[in-house]
Amino acid sequence: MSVIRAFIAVDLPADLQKRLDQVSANLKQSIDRPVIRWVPAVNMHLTLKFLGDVSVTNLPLVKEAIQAVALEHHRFEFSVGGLGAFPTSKRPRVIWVGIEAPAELGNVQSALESRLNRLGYPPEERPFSAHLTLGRVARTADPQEVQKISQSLQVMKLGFLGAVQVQHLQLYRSDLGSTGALYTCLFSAPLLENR
Ligand code: 2AM
Repeated sequence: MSVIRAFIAVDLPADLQKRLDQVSANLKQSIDRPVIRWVPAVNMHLTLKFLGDVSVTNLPLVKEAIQAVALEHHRFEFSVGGLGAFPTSKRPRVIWVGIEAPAELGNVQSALESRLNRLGYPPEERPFSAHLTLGRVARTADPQEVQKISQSLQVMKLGFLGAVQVQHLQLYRSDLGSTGALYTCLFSAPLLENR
């Protein structure tokens, strides 16, 4: 049975991706730790649901679920800014830029969770925390390196970077290679237009 690795996301406009890339470049200079794997600008997006392995025969049902959610929700806007880390800035593993969004984002995300759960894709155990990943700290990083990254993150301030108009939900295929991940959009469902 053929399977692909897939996730559902919101695209970011190219100018915002460029600004995020600039933030990464600044961080790279001040952190300067080879233990961070930085996300290239073209791969930056807002993940709504990571599906993991999806059987190719299930793809039509997954697309239908995304389409159904898109037909039940209106377009909205979110703003991007602020820097943080998961699980905490003191113990950074994922370095991110924050998102401020209206309730519609959480509504879309939980509608996707519930429809996909019915198709056999279990919901996340952790509550949804919208973010844009800039980089991931390698598991091999030693505690001193992690501490230096943490200190740099805590002194850095990042203001408002831009706003994103969310008009579509996208299904992406992810192919992991030795040079990084390649994301290919398989399906795009337009959200309802605002009156
Ligand atoms: P993140 O960058 O927002 O943390 C594709 O791999 C996308 O799916 C990533 O951008 C990642 O989101 C998200 N994702 C969520 N859970 C994941 C997991 N267990 N493994 C890989 N990616 C995951």
